[in-house]
Amino acid sequence: MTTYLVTGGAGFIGANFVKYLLKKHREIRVVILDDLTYAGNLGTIQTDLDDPRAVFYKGNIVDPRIVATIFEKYPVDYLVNFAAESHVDRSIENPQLFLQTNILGTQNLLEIAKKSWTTGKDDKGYPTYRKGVKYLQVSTDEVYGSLGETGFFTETTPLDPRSPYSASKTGADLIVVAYSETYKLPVNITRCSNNYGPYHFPEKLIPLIIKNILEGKTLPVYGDGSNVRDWLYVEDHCKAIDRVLQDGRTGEIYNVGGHNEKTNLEIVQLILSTIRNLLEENKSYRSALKPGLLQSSDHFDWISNDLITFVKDRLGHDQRYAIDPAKITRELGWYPETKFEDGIVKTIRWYLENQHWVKEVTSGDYQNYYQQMYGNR
Ligand code: NAD
Ligand code: TDX
Repeated sequence: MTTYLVTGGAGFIGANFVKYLLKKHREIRVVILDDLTYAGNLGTIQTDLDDPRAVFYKGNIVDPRIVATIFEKYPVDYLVNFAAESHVDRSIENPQLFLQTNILGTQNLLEIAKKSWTTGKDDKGYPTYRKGVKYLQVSTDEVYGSLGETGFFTETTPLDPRSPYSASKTGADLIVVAYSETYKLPVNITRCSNNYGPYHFPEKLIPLIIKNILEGKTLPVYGDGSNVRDWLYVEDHCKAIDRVLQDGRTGEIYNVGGHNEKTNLEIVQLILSTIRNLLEENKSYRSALKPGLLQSSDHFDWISNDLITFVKDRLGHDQRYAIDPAKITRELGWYPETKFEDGIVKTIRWYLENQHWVKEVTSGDYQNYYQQMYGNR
């Protein structure tokens, strides 16, 4: 029986990973640690927690007591750290919280994993560890900075973070490397591109645009919409992490990317046309529209590019990200299976069918956040 400790398991990618693990493996235990910040929601993993193989702890990754308690109670084999403050715009408003959670939280997890997994010392004084254990840090392509029109990030691209968020993720990566070098802790780091899919919190581009369309609101595009992101379907990312846990070479970094570059404007236009088609084709989806938007004519001409509004650019906005995933493909046989054209339709259908989830996760502070970020648009 393998025991996974998944931190941040009530957030977007962490929850998808928990679902993936429970579906993929039989003989496992999944311990989830999450502080349920604005981005974490127990409703997202409610059905997973009905599974006797899963257990949930509410707590902060910065707190040594809760992490130690879990390690005392369970024979953790794999620690996968998704827990983080993850939104670049929020990091511009409140950088310190990002340093606390993302850097100090990571160090706290590493330290307790090291202590709990240590079995002795080798003749040079390095700790030795229980067989088969591993710490995996979920990092991001943003640690590499921003690209011009050409080129890709590889694992050897120099680190060049530019936002408080990416600086904090880079700090976390460096402390992971330090534990690997100094204490020989078995670790991996994965650096992935922008994920999309179910349970994505509607502060990020794709779910925010879907939500705004369904409410008949304008669609805020930063700057001129020419910034490029490399989109990866979240389940493909989960598969990559599981592959790295099983067979990744200890101490190695793996880039995970979708080979799917799009400008933000292309993304917004594609969401507009897809939602419009789905609403025209399928009457049952129309209940996802805000009451009052449904015209008796059944026409959805108002779902058009006219909803797009170009707004003030993000400070220090990275122009382009693009991952070269050749290493993980070559060594572990992973590749992004989901074509973007399929993944985006699957994602939009999911949002049309799961408006109760959107309402639940945006019932708290979301309205204040939206007002502060975007004003009365
Ligand atoms: P998310 O914001 O949706 O979820 C983060 C989760 O961590 C939430 O459940 C939150 O409650 C929890 N959390 C936050 N602070 C915590 C703390 N101090 N202690 C315990 N739990 C805490 O984020 P996500 O999009 O799922 O991202 C997961 C990880 O993947 C992050 O480390 C992020 O940097 C990385 N990443 C995300 C993307 C992406 O496109 N979303 C891309 C590359 C890397
Ligand atoms: O309202 C918006 N309008 C807009 O034009 C929002 C929210 C975003 N954007 C732009 C900014 C980016 O160029 O869309 C692009 C994507 O923005 P986000 O969804 O905020 O993602 P990004 O900043 O690229 O960061 C994401 O990918 C890397 C995740 O949030 C990070 O956690 C991850 O590390």
